[in-house]
Amino acid sequence: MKFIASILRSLSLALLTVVLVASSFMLVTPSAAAETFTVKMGTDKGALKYEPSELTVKPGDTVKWVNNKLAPHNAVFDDKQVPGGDKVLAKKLSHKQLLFSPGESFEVTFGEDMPTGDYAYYCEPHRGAGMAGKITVQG
Ligand SMILES: [Cu+2]
Repeated sequence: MKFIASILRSLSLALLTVVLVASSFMLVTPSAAAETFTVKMGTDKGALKYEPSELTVKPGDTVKWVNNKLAPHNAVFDDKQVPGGDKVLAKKLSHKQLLFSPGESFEVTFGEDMPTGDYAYYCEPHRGAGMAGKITVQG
């Protein structure tokens, strides 16, 4: 009987291990599928634009803004042009601090808890020059 009990115990341990490993894969999969997109600030050709200026992402994806040319730049979300006119959300997404050095970057994750829709942003120093972009979060 002791022998059978020990076999049963090791079998249940093995089964538990399989279940744990399988469930950790299930937990990891959604974030592993999340992507990071890069937006250049200032085009390679030296225009005061974001490149690409319009980008479609999925909930959970991250956008990385990288300083390219004609610094300084930043990215400020317009609270009138985010879903629901959510000021708190617009502020949370905004990166007001100016980036001066080429290659400097910041990242923003569009969390699964955020509403889908268009998020418009602009560069404070170059807003007058039309340096603006849009992230569309599509569920
Ligand atoms: Cu700029």
